[in-house]
Amino acid sequence: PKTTYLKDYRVPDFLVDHVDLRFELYEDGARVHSTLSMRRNPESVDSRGALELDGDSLKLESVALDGDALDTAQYEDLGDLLVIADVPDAFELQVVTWIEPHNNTRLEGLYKSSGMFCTQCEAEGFRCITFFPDRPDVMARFRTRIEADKSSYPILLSNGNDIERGDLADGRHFVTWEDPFPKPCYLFALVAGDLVEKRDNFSTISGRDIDLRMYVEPRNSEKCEHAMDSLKRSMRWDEEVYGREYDLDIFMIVAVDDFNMGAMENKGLNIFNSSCVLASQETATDLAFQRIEAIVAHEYFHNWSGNRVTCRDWFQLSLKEGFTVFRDSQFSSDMGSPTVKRIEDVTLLRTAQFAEDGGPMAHPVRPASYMEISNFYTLTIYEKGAEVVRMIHTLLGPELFRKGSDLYFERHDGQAVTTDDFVKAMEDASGRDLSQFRLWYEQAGTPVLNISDRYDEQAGTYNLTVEQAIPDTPGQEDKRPQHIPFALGLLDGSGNDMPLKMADGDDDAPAERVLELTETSHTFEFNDVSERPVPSLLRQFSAPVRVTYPWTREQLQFLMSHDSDGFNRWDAGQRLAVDVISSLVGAPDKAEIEPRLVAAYRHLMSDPSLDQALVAKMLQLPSEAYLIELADSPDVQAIHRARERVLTHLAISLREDLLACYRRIDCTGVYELTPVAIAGRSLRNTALAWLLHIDDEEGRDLAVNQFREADNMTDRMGALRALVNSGFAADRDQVLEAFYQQFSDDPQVVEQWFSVQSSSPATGGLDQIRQLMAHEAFDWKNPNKVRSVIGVFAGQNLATFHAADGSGYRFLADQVSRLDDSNPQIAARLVTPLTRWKKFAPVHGDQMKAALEQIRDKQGLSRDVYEVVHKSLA
Ligand code: B3K
Ligand code: ZN
Repeated sequence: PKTTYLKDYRVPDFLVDHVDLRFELYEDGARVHSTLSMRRNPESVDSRGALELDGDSLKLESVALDGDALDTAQYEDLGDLLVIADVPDAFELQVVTWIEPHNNTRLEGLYKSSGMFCTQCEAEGFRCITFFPDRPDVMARFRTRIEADKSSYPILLSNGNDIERGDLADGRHFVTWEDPFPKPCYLFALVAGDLVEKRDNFSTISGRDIDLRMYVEPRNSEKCEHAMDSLKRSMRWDEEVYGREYDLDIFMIVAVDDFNMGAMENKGLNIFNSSCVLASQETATDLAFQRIEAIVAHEYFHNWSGNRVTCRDWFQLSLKEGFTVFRDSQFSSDMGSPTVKRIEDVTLLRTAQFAEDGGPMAHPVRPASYMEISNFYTLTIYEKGAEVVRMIHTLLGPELFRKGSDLYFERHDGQAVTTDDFVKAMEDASGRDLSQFRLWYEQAGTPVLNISDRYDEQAGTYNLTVEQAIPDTPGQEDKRPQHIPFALGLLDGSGNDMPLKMADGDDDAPAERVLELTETSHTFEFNDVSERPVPSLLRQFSAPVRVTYPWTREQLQFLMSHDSDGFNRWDAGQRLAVDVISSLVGAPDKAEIEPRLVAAYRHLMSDPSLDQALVAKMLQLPSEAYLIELADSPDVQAIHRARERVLTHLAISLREDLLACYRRIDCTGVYELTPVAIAGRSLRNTALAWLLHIDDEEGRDLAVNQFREADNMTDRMGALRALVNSGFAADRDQVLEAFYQQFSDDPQVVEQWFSVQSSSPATGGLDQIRQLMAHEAFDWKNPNKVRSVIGVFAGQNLATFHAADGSGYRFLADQVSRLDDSNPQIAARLVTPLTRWKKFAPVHGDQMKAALEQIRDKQGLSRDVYEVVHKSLA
């Protein structure tokens, strides 16, 4: 496969002003008539070149230029390219293609999902529908006519406004849609199906009335309310916080079961994976409710950050994704608990993005090259990209940041631009120089801050030295120091913030400062420091970096209960737990377990005056995945045992506290999605999980009872999960069976039922995974099922996946190879855990490498899997 480079970017040779599409949809295929109004781009360097249109898996039926049919000598159909050598400066091109949506298992372009037609065009799916200059800097106005059988497909949708509809012969009908906003073809969408419509409306800040519509399969009609409410909250929030008003008269959301990712922001017609939009108290957990709110918001926010202002090329993907993730995280933070939201974002970043950034697929937020763009919808582009925008927000402050975003939207409305244009708008609006800051977009790798300090009692000074180092990553060595906002506070002996007086001529002595690191080494001096402080470093996780500082366990325990920054209170707890668990890895069974940890957790559990949402987070032990990420040459089994030992020890020591905590929290009231109510359920379920970890009979009874009585999925799932991970085999089998019987006809719930089993090392290892794959509800063609069994197994059931005999790796390699034939995008995602092989001790690493080689040697590998496997083995 060939590599595409950013440095090779050229403006398009041809522009498309208007696209007229007519879809004839049938059971055995679809005919697509496309009429493109095109002209040569005056900015192109090649003023006489041939016209080249992208295509993929298309059957070309006819081509006509300005109304004249072309014969096969006048064009060349190369499969992935349609070339017409001789075209005038401006012309109309008519192309008819035949495609087979019902055989489309890649789920790119036009395909069928439970009987309905739907599309996914980002990044390069539009070329699977018709020949087109499939690149985001070609923006056109679209008109789309859809024709289909009226009884099977009463609902016909596309972008924009429906301007005409009517009946046709043979029981068929049509609807025509027109989108007034020029857009890149990746934002095109079409849906045809037998769907129920849920309506609502929204009145915009300027008083325009927007029609809100959700389309779902009839059995899901009671699961739309939460998404609809989330949509309205998002629309209001974007007006209030960013001054962005919705632009079309209709906004539509469609739920489909077979979808490669979470959702897609097609103009005016967002398409969602069912699991990321449908919810009811009975079937969705708190986590799912929150995820849905966030994804609905994310897709909606794209209407400005992505659609009105889009990407010049796919190297700029983070322009829309990083910014939009930042926006949706601000939104979630405003809707719930800001500290909890920050903890969740940082957990994902540190566990998964840091791992990516330290592995063979590491790439900058603005990559310089790719083979398959689908492989670059990564945690780096999304999550690190959002952190980069967040740092700009921190450096500029909220007012100047808003000025910058206003300028960005105003300056680039209707354009396809670059991350550099975004930074430039921020600079121009604020007067700040962000030239060094731009390195965050260019350099891959997670910076490491090594911090040391010195207190001089006599002089009353405290010196903090911060050294930054950015590790080498594939193709990038000897990096330059980056511009890093570093928030900190200093705590005195009673846990209060000390005034931060610095010799910078500034008389101000705030309780917290954001220092700016720009050099490899910086020493900051604080004056009038009356006692040796305990530093609270990188508050709010002000930059996506690793921090090392020689904290004592005593200091961590102190920060856990006193830091005025909630995030850092949590972080201190994580560091303490990581330190305790890591010190037990490979240690003899009778090695003592740090009593401070028990004391700290007891305090958290028994003091109801503490912020319960934060407490619920603080009681979650660092995950195995995070412990592995932090370790050098990790021995997974040893880490697993050490973590289990700590969990057992905590559960035994805190048994009475756990029972008291469980009983103290009243969950009998009406189900609510407030941070306090969510925290209550989370705490109770953590208490339950810990009790069942030691096979406590009383805990078992509580769990079985909770499972039976629960009026919501969070509590039902909490009980199920606790029982599945316990040694009570009979109860486990019984509840699993009962659960399946109750929900077997609900795919979203069955996915959770799969996950709870495939993530558990307690239920029988690889055999159990194979059994799940043989289950009647498993479906190779459905990405959610594949992810919930195979993806969850390899990503969360780490003790089984990393079995010493390598069976987990070989198993994954087999599944990837099989899936690659039908859905390369999903197959390439599943490879991820194996790509980290170099990090592991040879007991794991050698066999992981062998599994990658096994995939590499398969015939006819897709470009997606090829890229991941070859880069990982390089
Ligand atoms: N923009 C889409 C992702 C498309 C992925 C294509 N392989 C969803 C989102 O980020 O909002
Ligand atoms: Zn997005």
